[in-house]
Amino acid sequence: MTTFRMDPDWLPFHPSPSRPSFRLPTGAVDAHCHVFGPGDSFPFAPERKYTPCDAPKEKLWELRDFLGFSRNVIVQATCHGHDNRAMCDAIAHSNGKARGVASVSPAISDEDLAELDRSGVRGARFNFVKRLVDARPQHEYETLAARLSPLGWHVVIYFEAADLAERYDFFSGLPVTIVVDHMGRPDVTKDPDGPEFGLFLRFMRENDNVWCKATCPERLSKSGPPEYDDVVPFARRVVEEFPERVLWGTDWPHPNMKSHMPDDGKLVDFIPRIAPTRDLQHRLLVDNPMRLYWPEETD
Ligand code: 0GY
Repeated sequence: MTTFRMDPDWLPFHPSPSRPSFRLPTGAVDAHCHVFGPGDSFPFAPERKYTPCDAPKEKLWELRDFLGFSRNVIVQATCHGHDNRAMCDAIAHSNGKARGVASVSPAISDEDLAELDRSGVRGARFNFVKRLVDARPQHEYETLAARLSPLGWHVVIYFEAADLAERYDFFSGLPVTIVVDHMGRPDVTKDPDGPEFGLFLRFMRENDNVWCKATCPERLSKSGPPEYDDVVPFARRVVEEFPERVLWGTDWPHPNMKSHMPDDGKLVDFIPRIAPTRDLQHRLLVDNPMRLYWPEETD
């Protein structure tokens, strides 16, 4: 057994989130969250860039029920590298209420991919954020994406806004559904009608296989909690322009939040500000994630 000590500057998840005022629609999916360890059972990867607190599946189910979500999509966090066991264990103990997005090595065998699929994984995450992972050659991602396509998986991409121009053609050429984490991390001090976010909107307009998560006001905001006012115009823009290609999630347990730890109840209260109608809320929280992660339960 290895005992891990979380990084000294690490903030653990909120111990007692407030009850949201916003009532989630029935069947809402938290489509971006993680589990960490526990490290004693599911050791963190040697190549990780941070050592988090434990954030086990039981705590995630507690939060799901408290906030009023019905299901979770658990996204493999970089602290577990390509070892997806903590995520798969959570899915296996979710009574069918969780599915996953894995991180896989380009060298993964077809058998191991099929096993992840049987475990409830429906996508792979390609992470291009330099502080989180070491870069790999582009062709490895292209080859891997082509292998995921027959499984019906999608690819989740995570990158910083400043890197989109350089990778625009590569991302546009990926032969699968793409889901962009956190709207491509816009600099929200810039104009939502300016060139930086304009490039991201163009990316979504030109590629109708591209979805995005209107997530992480706590990560993007400079104006701060609990309102995160500066993120609203960006998130509302994508929800209104691409209502059939947006997802939402808490991002619990909020890795690498150094400035503050968000209150998850307040994050739920952010939803009606970016999705102001019941129709937009239902698509964002129910229809879209169900189509992507539980297609067998949708028409
Ligand atoms: C997020 C964001 C971050 C971390 C990770 O897998 C991860 O380690 O995704 C981040 O540090 O911005 O989506 O959880």
